[in-house]
Amino acid sequence: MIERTFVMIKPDAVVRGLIGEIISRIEKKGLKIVGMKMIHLSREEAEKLYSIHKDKPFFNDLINFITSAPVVVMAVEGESAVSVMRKMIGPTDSKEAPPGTIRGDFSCSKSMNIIHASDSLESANRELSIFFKEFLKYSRTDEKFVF
Ligand code: 3AN
Repeated sequence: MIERTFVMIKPDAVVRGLIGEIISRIEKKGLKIVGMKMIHLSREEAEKLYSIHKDKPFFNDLINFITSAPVVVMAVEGESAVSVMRKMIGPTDSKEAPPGTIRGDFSCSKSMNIIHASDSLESANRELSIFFKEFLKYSRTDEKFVF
């Protein structure tokens, strides 16, 4: 099934100059970027995005981190896009993330772990609605190999 998921390149990746590397991996995988912007999250937006973690001990550190520098938010479309993106980013704790995954290749941290991608279609819809009102429509030249 063609799905749309929410992806965010986090401040640690932005300040380390990894935006292009990460976007390149998403493009090369065959996923289609149908929305993208670079923004500096307000505390309110960050708290809304991470509302499910509001009672966790790391919540305040998470909000401080995610508002510390700009992020790149994306809407990413493709066959099974939610699970494909989750596999590409690897597990939350980058130390456990296998080489070849984005977290596995670029981070050793659990909190500063480079990238976020929605963990379910339900989360994707909720998270996308915070940042995008509509999505771009176009065809990739390689769609016949992917979709
Ligand atoms: P994921 O991003 O892999 O879906 P979540 O949704 O459990 O992971 O956590 C959201 C974010 O909260 C993580 N990306 C990470 O930055 C931070 N986080 C999660 N668990 C911890 C933890 N135990 N200690 C510090 N930060 C954490």
